[in-house]
Amino acid sequence: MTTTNDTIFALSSGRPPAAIAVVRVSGPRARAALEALTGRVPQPRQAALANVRDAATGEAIDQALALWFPGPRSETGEDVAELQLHGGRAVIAAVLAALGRIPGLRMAEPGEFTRRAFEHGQLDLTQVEALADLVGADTEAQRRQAFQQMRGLLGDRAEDWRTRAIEALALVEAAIDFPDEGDVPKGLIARALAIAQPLADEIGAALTGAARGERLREGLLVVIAGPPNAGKSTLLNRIAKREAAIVSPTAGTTRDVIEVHLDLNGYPVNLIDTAGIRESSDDPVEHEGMKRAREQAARANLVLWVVDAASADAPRPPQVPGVSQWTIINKMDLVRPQELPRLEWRFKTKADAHFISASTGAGLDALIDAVVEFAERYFTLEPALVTRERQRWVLSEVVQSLAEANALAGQGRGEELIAEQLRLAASALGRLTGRIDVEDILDAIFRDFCIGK
Ligand SMILES: Nc1nc2c(ncn2[C@@H]2O[C@H](COP(=O)(O)OP(=O)(O)OP(=O)(O)O)[C@@H](O)[C@H]2O)c(=O)[nH]1
Ligand SMILES: [Mg+2]
Repeated sequence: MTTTNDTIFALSSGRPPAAIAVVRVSGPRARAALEALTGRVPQPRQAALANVRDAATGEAIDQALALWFPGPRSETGEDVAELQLHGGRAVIAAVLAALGRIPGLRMAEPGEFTRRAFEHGQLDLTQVEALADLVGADTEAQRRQAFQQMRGLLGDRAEDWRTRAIEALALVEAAIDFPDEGDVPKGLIARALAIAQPLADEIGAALTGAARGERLREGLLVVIAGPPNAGKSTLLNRIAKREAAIVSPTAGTTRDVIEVHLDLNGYPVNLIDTAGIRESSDDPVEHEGMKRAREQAARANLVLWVVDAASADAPRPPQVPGVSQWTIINKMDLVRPQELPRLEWRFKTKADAHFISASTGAGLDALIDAVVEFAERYFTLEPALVTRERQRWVLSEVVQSLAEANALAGQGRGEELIAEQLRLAASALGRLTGRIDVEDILDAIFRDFCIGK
């Protein structure tokens, strides 16, 4: 295992060649490394031009901007040196080799800079997760969510929740420690519940937005499904603006699930094309394809059920709760004018019917606008507090423990049992942010307590 006493270095910028490459060094020997390579240490947090040399051979490598961030006011909380080099592969290789030759320095492992930032208290765990999301964000809405998380949207709330859970715990512990039987312990339990109950409600409310937050990370799931040959793959290709799926006049062309990732007005959308669904088929591959199509449709946010205008009356699949379903009447270019009124009459009461031609593109802009509106409604502007499964699991545990504490108190059960549930809630909240020192805080709160002693 690695030790945090090591001084680590890495190329922090993207894949070379590029105009600039950023190499960072973090740890107790960062200053020595900067001196060895550039012969100087600039003023803290001020860029300085520097000649970079290999300390071992004395050979000049590059001219760079050097920066010096003495800890703890640095990204990792340790001493950090940064070199902004010319971003060629050979330059980077030579600088990394030169750093590697300095005793006490080694290449960083993936995520190690962030890990050190966490270990030195610069970031809590929710912020670490947000940092990963920010780097991975493809769309504007994802960026916004990740950035808010990184600024502590959930982490700060979780710390507040944890403090309140520990306050409630301290009250119950005080009731346990109280020497006399009588009304005082009961009063303390009541005060603890007055904290725990609203806390459970508040965390429960935060959890209601969790599906939305997780979905924004992964992308809204829009599944194109329908009978064979209706033009599903043609529609996917049209929206994706590329030939992602094979299109052919043979029914049963698409067998597997085909997925494209789209940025629709800043919202991430995963658009999925599936095998045509029909009642009878002896082909085991087609059967498997239909099974996958149904599975995708069942976990979608929105199903675009595509039908051929010539057979628009074909039966639709059953509605799945929580999954919106629109009917897309395709191949409108083939509809003769005299048939139009009948078709329109058939769907006139349906707000969720769209008439399109995937071949000519007619009606597509309106359909895409409707999907964007759907995404806007789904994600809303209110930022989601919970954006990851891990966070959802931990907070569900907290709500469960708080509810259990309330239930136990309601049954007049022992204070020890109530305390145990509150302790579980507090330590789960500690796990959420990575701060798990319940006992320390408990001691601090106890010191301030005055219950007549
Ligand atoms: N005229 C016309 N033909 C279309 C339209 N959309 C698709 N087609 C044609 O219909 C045939 C089937 O299209 P696909 O996109 O492969 O249909 P699919 O629903 O993916 O079919 P499966 O994958 O077999 O389930 C192809 O020959 C397309 O060119 C349309 O709007 N108008
Ligand atoms: Mg297809």
